[in-house]
Amino acid sequence: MRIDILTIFPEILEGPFSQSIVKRAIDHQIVEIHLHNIRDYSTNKHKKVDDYAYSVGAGMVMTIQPIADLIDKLKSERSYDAIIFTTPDGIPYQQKQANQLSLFDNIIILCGHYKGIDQRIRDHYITHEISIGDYVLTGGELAAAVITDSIVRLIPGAMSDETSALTDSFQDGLLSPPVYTRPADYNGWKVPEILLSGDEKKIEAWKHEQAIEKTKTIRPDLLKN
Ligand code: 6GU
Repeated sequence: MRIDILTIFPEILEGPFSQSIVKRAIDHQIVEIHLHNIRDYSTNKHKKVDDYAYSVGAGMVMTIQPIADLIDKLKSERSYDAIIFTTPDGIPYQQKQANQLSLFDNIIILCGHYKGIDQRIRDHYITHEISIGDYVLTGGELAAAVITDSIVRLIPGAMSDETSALTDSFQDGLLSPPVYTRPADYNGWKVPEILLSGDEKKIEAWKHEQAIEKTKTIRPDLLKN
């Protein structure tokens, strides 16, 4: 899979992809992540990428030209399955969408900024508008990192069997049950007896029951579906 990320702050995105599972997936050539600085494509002599909105007090808006030229260049090199725009007024991101995106070969993620981008970019290029939650970030870079991370870990080979994405919270519509490791007794804080029993069937039933209890308490909305 190839992910092209278009941003005016590429440095923000270097950290999240240089560690752990995403780094491993890049090293193993399971995914290619290309960061593009939108500013490099500005034909303006000061490399400007924004301008005043056509309405009073609406602040600065990202201009069409550098973004359009960059997307046109990428599209001339390969075909893209999705062109995503990260924006707080997008569709709320969920695991189901991560699953779908992880099946694609080539995607672009355009990071939003300031008060937004010229609507014509959204109208003519963007296929998916995504928000990662009901709060406002200073820019779309962190959202792009979240989306990329959630996709990459689902690509076959990105994770070992032990950390398989199939057992994640949300994949079965339930939150994960609590987990424990040694020691069985830490200064009197004990691991639940059943986990020490060795009875796999009973342990599975306990885990399922715990998952339901936890979901009921924290995310009752998940149980309605
Ligand atoms: Cl995708 N962008 C920004 N700027 N804020 C957000 C967001 C995205 N998702 C939630 N808040």
